Amino acid sequence: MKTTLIAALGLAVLATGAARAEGQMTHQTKQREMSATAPAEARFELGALVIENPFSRASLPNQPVGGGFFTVTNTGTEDDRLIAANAAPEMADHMEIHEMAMDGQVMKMRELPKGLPIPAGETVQLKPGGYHLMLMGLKQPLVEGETVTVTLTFEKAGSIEVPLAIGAPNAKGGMGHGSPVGQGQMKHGG
Ligand SMILES: [Cu+2]
Repeated sequence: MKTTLIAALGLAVLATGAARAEGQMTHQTKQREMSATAPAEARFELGALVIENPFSRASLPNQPVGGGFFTVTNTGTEDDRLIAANAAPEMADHMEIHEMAMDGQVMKMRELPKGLPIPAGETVQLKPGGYHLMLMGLKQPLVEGETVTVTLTFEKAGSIEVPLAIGAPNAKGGMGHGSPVGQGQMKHGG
């Protein structure tokens, strides 16, 4: 009697374990499938770096540039630096790493010639109105709901390809390239 009970329990435990494993696998597969369309789920690891929620914004007609944004956390003990970003040649002429800052009353953006420092133990956000990637010389429109793949290169961690999920022209709000202020007053330095 006891043996039967223990055996039954054992089976139940085994069954639960199997169900859990299956559940996890389904969940992981779903996450991978969804990463292109659900920026909230997107997470990429590269050495000590964790890159989350890479996204872009749909371009307006004849818009010559496009933005790229993500959050990067340096979980390591060594400072790193984002030194380059690249897109396919059919997508854009080239890419730059930009910062935005007020110059008097005018919001200007300029290229960071030495790249963007990612200090050890810190999280750096690239977001509309702040640091961002810029696709220069867009060769095709950025379409909401699609993705554009970019290669990010870090000084220490190396390179990784990430898909930027393309949101609405004003995705994530803030003062961005698509805002009226941006259209009128933002100027590229250098
Ligand atoms: Cu810019």
